[in-house]
Amino acid sequence: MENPVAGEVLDPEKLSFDKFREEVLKDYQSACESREASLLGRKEVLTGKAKFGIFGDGKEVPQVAMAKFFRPGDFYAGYYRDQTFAFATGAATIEEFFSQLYADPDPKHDPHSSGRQMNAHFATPFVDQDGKVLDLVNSKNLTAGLAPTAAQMPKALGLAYASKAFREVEVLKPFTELSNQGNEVCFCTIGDASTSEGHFWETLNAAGVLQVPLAIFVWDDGYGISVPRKLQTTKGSISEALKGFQKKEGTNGIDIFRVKAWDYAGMCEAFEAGIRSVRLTHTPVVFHVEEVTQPQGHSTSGSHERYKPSERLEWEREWDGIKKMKEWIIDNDLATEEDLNEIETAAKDFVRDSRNLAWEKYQGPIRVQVAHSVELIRDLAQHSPDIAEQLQQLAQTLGANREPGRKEVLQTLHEALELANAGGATGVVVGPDRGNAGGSAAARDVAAYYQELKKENAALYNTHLYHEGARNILQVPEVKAVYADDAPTLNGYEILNRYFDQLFTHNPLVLAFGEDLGKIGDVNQGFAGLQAKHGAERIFDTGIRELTIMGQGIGMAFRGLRPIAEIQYIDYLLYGLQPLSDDLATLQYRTAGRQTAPLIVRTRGHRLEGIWHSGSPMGLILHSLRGLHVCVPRNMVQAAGMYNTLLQGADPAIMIECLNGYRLKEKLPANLAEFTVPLGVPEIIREGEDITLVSYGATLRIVQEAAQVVEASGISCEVIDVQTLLPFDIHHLIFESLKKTSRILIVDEDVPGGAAGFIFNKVMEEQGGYKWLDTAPRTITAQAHRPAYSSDGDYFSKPNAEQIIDAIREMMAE
Ligand SMILES: Cc1ncc(C[n+]2csc(CCOP(=O)(O)OP(=O)(O)O)c2C)c(N)n1
Ligand SMILES: [Mg+2]
Repeated sequence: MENPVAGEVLDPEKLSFDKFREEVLKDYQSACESREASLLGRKEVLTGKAKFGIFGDGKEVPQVAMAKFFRPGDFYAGYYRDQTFAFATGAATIEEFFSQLYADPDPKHDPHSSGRQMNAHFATPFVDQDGKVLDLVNSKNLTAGLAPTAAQMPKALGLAYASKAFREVEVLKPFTELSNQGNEVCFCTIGDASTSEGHFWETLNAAGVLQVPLAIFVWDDGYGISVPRKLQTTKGSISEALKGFQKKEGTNGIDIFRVKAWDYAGMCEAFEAGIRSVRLTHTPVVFHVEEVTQPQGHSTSGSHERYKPSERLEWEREWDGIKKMKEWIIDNDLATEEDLNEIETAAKDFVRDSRNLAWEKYQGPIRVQVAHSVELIRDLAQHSPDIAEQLQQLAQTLGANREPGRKEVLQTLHEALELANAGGATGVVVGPDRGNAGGSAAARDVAAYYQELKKENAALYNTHLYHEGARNILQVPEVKAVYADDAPTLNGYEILNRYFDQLFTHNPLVLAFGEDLGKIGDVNQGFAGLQAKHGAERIFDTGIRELTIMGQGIGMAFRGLRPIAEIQYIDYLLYGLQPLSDDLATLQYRTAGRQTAPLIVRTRGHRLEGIWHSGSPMGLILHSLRGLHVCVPRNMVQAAGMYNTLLQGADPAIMIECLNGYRLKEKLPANLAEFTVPLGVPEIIREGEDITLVSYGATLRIVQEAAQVVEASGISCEVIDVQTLLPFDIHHLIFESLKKTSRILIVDEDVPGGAAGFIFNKVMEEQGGYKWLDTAPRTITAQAHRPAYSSDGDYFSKPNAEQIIDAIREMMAE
C-alpha cells in the first residue's frame, strides 16, 4: 500500500525553515482573515443587510491547524463554527461566505446552498447535474452543514465507514474513482455542549466498535449558548467522560487527545499524529480542544455579557487564540510584530473588498428588477390617470429602497396590479392569475413581468427537492415483470431472498445492514444465507442503534455506495427519523442539487400484532420525509421492482414492506434483477364501475375482500393500489377512475387524517376529483389510538372488511 500519510509533516527539521515560516504565516493570515470576516459579518447583520449571523471567531487557530491535515479525498461533517476550516482548505472563499450571509440565491455566488442556508453552512459539489458522482478522491469534500446540534454525527459515521468498506470489501476494490484504498478520513467537528446529545454517544460507540477513520474535533468553548459546561457534561470534561472508550492494547475503542485552542504548535503536533494514525489504522480519534474562546458570543441573536461572568470575558480576551499565535510567532523569531501587523491590515482590506463584491453581486440583479418594475409602473401610471398618483408613489418607494429584496419587487408589482384591478377611471382589469388577460397594454406588461419574476423566483427557491437531472426517478424506463410458463410460486420472503441474491451478484456497490440482518438474514429471512454467500462485509449486523444505522447509510450513500439500511420494524423508525428528516430529506434542496445521498431505508410494517409491531405511521413519514420517495408495495414482487427502479435513480427512499406479506404466495418473475415498477404510477388491481376504492400495502387485501363480497349484490368496485405515496399518482389515474365511478373511498391503516388525509388532498385538490363526485368522499382509517394486541385488538383498531362493506353500501345508497 502506498504510504497514506506522506505529506502530513510540519516538522521544521523536515521542511526548510523558510517553507515552515511561510506556512505558519499563511496560517496566521487565514486566521486573521477569518476573524475579520466574523467581525464584519456581525456588522452586516446589525445594520440590517443580513438577517442572522453565526461566526467562527475564537476557533480560528484550531481550524487552520486542522486544515493542514485535511487531504484531497477526505470528508468533512461539521457545524456552523467552521468558516476558518472552509477558507483554509479552499472549500469556500470569503466572498462566498458573504454571499451566503446575504442569502444570495445565485449558485455562482453562493455555491454552497444557493442562498438557502444560513451562513457558515458549507458544501462542496458531490454530484454533477445528472447525478453522477464527481471525482471525490481528488477533491476536499465538505458535506452540507445543518443547524440541529450534533446532527452531523450520524452521517460522519457513514462517511468514515465507507473508507472501511472500500478498504475491505473485495468487490469494491476496483472502484478507485471512489476511494484511494480507504485512506480517506472523515473530519467531524462538534461544540462542547452538543456532545450532550445522544447522537454524539451513539456515534462514538458505533465508531469504537466498527473501527472507522473518523476524527472528531470538539470545540470546547465552555458554553452552549448560555448553558455552561458543568450543566452539560459529566465531570465537566468530555475527554474525562470518554475515558472508558480509550483504545488499549488488544481492544477496540478510540484514541483521545487533549489540546489547547491557543497552542498552535501543540495542536499541529497532536493533529498530525492523530490523523496519521486514524488514516493508517482506522482507529477513530477524538481531539478535545479546550480553552476555546468566543469573542463575539454565540450569534447575532444576543450578547454573551448576559451570561458570561466578567472574569470569563476577561480571560477570553487574554487567551484569544490569534493573540497567542502572534506571541508565539514573535517569540520564535518567525516574524516581527510589524510583519504581523501588516498581515492583519491586509486581511482587513481583503475581507472588506470581498464583502463589497458579494454585496454588489447580490444586489445587481435585484436592482435590474427594481429599475424595470419602476419603469413599468410609471408607464402604467401614465395610462391610468385615476390611480397615477398611487402608482407613482409605489414606484418611488421601490426605487428608493436601498436594500431591496426580490420579495419587495414582487409585492410592489402585485400592489400595482391590485390598484389597476380596482379599476380607476381606466377600467383596467387584470385576471386573478396576473396573466395577460384584460387591461391596458401597460397593465398587461406589468402582469407579464410579475409572472416572469414569479417563475424565476420559483426556480431559485422551490427546486431540487428531488434529483432533476438524467437520473430523475421518473425517467427510469419501465420494464415489465415477465413470467415463465412454469414460474414457481414462492413465499414472499423467498421472492425477496432470490431478489437480493441476484442484486448482490450484479451490483457491487450495494451493501445491506441492520439489526439481525447479517447472520440470520433479517427477522423475516429476506437475506437468509446471503451473508455466507456474499460476505459479512457486504451484508452485516449492526448494534441496536437506529439513529446511526441511518447515519451510516447516509454517509455511505454520499460516497457513491448504494446502501440498504434497515429499520427492523417501522415502529422503530422514530429512533432513526431525525437524520432522515433533517439531513437526508433536505440534502438536495439545501445544496440546490449539488449533493445527494441515495440511501434506501428498508423497513417492514403495517398490521401484525401489538402496539409496537403493527404501526403504519405513514402520515409521519409523508410529512417528515419530503425529499425521499415513499414506497408501499402490496407484495414482495412489487417491492423487488421498486428496488430496481430506485437503484437506477439518484434519490433516497424508504421501502415499507408488508409484515404480513412475507408468507403469502407469489409467482417468481423470470427477470427479477431487471424489471422495474415505475414510481408514482398506481395500478388498478380490480376493475369496476360503481365506486373507486383507493389503498396500498397490507390493507389492500381487506379492500379486495370487501370488493368481492359486495360484488354478489351487484356493486362493482374499482380497486386502486397507489404503490408509492411519494411520488403520488403522477398521471392522475385516480381522477380517471372517478370520472367513471363518481364515488371514492380511501382506505388506510394510519391514524385519521394521516396518509388518508394526504391522499384526499391529492385527489380532491390537486387532481380536481371533486368535480366528478356524486356522493361525499370518505376515508376509513385506523383508530386514533395505537393498535391493541392480538387478532381482536387488530380487528377493532385497524380498518376491517366489514367496515369497508358497510361504507360501500351506504355510499351506493346515498
Ligand atoms: C437540536 C437543537 N437544539 C437546540 C438548538 C439551538 N442551539 C443552536 S447552537 C446551540 C448551542 C450549541 O453549543 P455548542 O455545541 O457548545 O457549540 P458552540 O455554539 O458553543 O460552538 C443551541 C442550543 C439547535 N440548533 N439544535
Ligand atoms: Mg460551546
